[in-house]
Amino acid sequence: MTQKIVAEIFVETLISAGVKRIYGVVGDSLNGLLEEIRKSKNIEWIGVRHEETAAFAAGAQAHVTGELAVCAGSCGPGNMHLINGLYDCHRSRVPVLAIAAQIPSEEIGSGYFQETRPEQLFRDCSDYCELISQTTQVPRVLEIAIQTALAKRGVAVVAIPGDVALRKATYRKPSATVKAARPVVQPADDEIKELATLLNKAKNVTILGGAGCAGAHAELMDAAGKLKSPIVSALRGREHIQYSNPYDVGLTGLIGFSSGYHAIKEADTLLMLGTDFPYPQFYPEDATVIQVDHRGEHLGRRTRLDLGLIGDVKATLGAVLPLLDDKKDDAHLKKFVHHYQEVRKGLNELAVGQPGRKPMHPQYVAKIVDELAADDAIFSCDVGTPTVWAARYLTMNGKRRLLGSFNHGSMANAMPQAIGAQCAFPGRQVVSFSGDGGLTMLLGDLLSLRQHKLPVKIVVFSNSVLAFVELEMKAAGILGSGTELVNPDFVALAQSAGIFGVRVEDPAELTKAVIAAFQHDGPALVEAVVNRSELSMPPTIKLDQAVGFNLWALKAVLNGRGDEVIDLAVSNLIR
Ligand SMILES: Cc1cc2nc3c(=O)[nH]c(=O)nc-3n(C[C@H](O)[C@H](O)[C@H](O)COP(=O)(O)OP(=O)(O)OC[C@H]3O[C@@H](n4cnc5c(N)ncnc54)[C@H](O)[C@@H]3O)c2cc1C
Ligand SMILES: Cc1ncc(C[n+]2csc(CCOP(=O)(O)OP(=O)(O)O)c2C)c(N)n1
Repeated sequence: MTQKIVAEIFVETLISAGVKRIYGVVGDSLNGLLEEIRKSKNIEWIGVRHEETAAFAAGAQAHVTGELAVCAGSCGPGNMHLINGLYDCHRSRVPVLAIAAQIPSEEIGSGYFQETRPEQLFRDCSDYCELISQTTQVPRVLEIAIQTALAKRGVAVVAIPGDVALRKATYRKPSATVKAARPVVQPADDEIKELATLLNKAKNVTILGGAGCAGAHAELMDAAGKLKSPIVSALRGREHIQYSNPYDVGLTGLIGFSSGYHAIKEADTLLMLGTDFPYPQFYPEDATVIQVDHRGEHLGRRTRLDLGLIGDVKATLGAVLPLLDDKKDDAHLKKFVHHYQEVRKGLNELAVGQPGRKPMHPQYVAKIVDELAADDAIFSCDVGTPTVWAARYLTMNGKRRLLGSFNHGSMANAMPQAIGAQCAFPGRQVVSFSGDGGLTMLLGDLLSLRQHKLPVKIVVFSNSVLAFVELEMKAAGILGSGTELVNPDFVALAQSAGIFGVRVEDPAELTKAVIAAFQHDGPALVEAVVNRSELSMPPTIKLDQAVGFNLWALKAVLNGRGDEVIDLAVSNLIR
């Protein structure tokens, strides 16, 4: 029987599963695999400066391609650095395989140098997590890991000691792995009838759509058209829902719009489609609630349901559409579409830049980037206020994509995600909305842009503060500390890393700077110096958030007059 080195079988199995690149940082326990990767020439090693970047990049690649992506870390600290990024991948339900190298097998259990237990450490952020301790487990365990990541759309982790990777094993051809197939799940006929009955009976239906609406745009429009229902998007659903959509009334939630908020609160029936929108206070109190999700375990986990259906959004809507009455009364729809137009007008009024007025409004930066970015640009946004500006000002058109750490909520995601998106689509424009806190948290990987010739465009919202947290503190009525940032000269930093850099303070200079960055043939960074206290306030304020604000301020917040509120809040607190 043919014998091969385990690492060779491992790499052959990855190639047969369609893996094109692996993001990671090398280390001696990974050396055997690296050598086989080098010899194979079919897999590219994307060396990064921090393993967390590797995991975020793999997750972004998986998100924009829908296919398996891979990251790797050496034993102990090397693979522990993957964990936060893997949590993000797992919560976003993207297929990612993590290779966690392990210390020499004979040392396991002795408290050896760099010893950890990856098969335990990664349990919570994966659907499959196993140690390969014998050569005979390869390629089977690796294949199970790949199949699990693809079938369950999540993270799978394979831990392998460096010495096992270098041993000889009996060779067998890789099995035909599960490809990124999407079996269609449709509820039973009687469930579809029940759904139709509830919807036909309802007077004011509002749809809350999420990421599960991907690929179901036509059915969604048809359903909203028949039901005369406004469509509220959850943030991860934006890219799939908000284009060519006359029913769009924006987002709800803490960074959402009052139109989205009230469209849900005033509905007599809420139809949740492919969404796991997490915030309970934004659900209606006593409406009929229906949820469609292809993961049965997600039904009813955010709000009480009157009907829960396990099904794909596209298939479920396709089946129910012929049974739906064409509602005549469109007052509910019209009311919130109009409301949304008013909200948008208000938001656009905040996104202005008067020449000479410094610091700039971050909204203006977001709007200009939106206007100048490519039709099929891929955006990523850092957790913090960049998420707010992306949610409010980046126009989705069916071709653009929007990535963030939306479910896990980790800082420092945007630039690493841009790396993964750019590797997957070298020809597309990739733009990272980075916070100054977020960018500097994984700053080392700025160097990876040049090293791997990735023409990522980074827009830094430079406000010298952890603004989102400062805002949270103010909303909670506490004075706040620990949020100040002493920033470097980001342009000098970029230039020293071989990256085109331009700093903008005056709104008059912004358009020119963004065009220069976008036209530059390579990575580019725009440092936009923005106002730190722009308020991105919720459409409604809970009492515990309102401490420190007076009633006038609350009213002003609800009217979207953010600037006034922050001024008032500050003077209240100082007094
Ligand atoms: C700073 C910050 C602030 C935020 N503020 C807001 C906010 O104000 N408003 C807001 O909306 N979000 C906000 N978010 C994001 C929020 O935390 C959630 O990530 C988001 O609301 C979830 O969007 P979703 O429901 O579309 O995606 P997910 O949570 O990923 O849910 C998608 C659901 O669809 C299901 N599904 C997938 N495919 C299918 C299919 N084909 N058929 C059927 N079901 C399917 C999945 O099983 C899942 O249950 C914020 C995030 C951050 C970081
Ligand atoms: C890893 C991690 N640490 C801390 C937080 C808490 N947090 C959320 S947003 C934020 C501030 C982000 O600051 P920055 O990137 O500068 O963006 P800004 O809000 O200032 O625009 C912090 C500290 C987090 N979400 N993730």
